Amino acid sequence: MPICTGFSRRWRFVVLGLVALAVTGCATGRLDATKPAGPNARDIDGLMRLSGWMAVVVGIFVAAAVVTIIVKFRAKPGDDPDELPPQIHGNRKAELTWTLIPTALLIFLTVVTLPTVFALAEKGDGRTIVVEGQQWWWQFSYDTDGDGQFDDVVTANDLVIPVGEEVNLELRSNDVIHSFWIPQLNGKKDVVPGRVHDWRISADEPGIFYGECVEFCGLSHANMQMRTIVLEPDDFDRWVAEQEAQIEAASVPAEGTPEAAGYDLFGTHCISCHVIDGVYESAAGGNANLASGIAPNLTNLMSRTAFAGALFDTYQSDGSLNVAELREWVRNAPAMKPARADNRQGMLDFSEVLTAEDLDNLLAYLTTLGSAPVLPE
Ligand code: HEC
Ligand SMILES: [Cu+2]
Repeated sequence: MPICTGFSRRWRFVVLGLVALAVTGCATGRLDATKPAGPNARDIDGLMRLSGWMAVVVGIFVAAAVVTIIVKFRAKPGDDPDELPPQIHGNRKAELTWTLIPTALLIFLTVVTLPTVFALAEKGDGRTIVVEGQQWWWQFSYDTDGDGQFDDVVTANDLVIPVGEEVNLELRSNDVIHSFWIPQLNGKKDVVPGRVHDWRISADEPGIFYGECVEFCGLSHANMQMRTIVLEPDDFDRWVAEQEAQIEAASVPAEGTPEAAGYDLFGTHCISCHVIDGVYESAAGGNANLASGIAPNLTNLMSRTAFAGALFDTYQSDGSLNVAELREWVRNAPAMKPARADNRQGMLDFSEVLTAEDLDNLLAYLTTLGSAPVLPE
């Protein structure tokens, strides 16, 4: 047949190849649902494997049936090409078979899946951490003194938890619908304005587990990432102590230093949005400059591994501060991560406002905020 020449077949391979590339491109290496690192993710993974293997068996069976039918009933030499084979309508045995077997398989899958669905919906019995999604970064608030108020330690991008504990997350949104997903620790959970969704996470071993917003939430949705830093209980306690110590120690830098100049610039340009506990708290609670009402709390900026929705590392691989990107961020954030400050979404562009010296001074001040991150061994 002329239609099926090498040309169109080649195109078919090109299309198939592109599809295969697109599918494998989904694996970023950082988000991996096939390597569960805690009990909740493991339960989900078990169900995925079970249904996956069932699909493989069904697929092989169907493919074998199709091949058998094609071979067995193909036209044979000597058949009259104008004569149709016997036309059959309906076959009770066949119809019952392909209705009852899938029904039985689906009932089986439902029965084994439902207990996990209900178990995952239960609150974790460990500590609670409040998670707030906003365009386009995540905030985590901790109750470290046990008074039921989540106002003790506040982080952005880095969610720090102790190993082995079923941590209960209270998911909230400050603007639109987001979805919270740390594939190695649990499945996805929607984060909806005006509602509180409980979600549990737990990890078997210390490590860093990556996550992302998985509900399209506007311009920089793809840049709304996060990290879960899982620490041994001792390290976790040390982390809490260091965070609290920084809040206690918050002070105005000594006069005449670059830090002091940066501190003043911060008071002029940044406090309309950002909080630094103990010194700049004016932006706390309801912020007319931002649709979400909040910007990252910068009290412990240096103790986090990442900034700007975990798009950038705070430290380079040799452990030194990533000054270049942090400085560029303060100068012109929307150039590094799409935002719409004119629509009260994201950080402003300060490239016309701050001089090179201003930037140096601001960086000198910002780098005094918090100690180095506590990392898993
Ligand atoms: C209009 C409000 C607004 C103003 C003013 C503002 N920022 Fe921001 N800033 C934000 C928002 C929102 C983010 C989070 C952006 C994101 O991750 O997409 C942010 C992020 C940051 C971050 C990264 C923090 C993190 O943990 O991710 C730093 C550092 C920062 N701002 C410093 C500054 C400095 C310094 C100034 C003053 C020169 C300033 N900001 C002024 C809104 C503001
Ligand atoms: Cu989102």
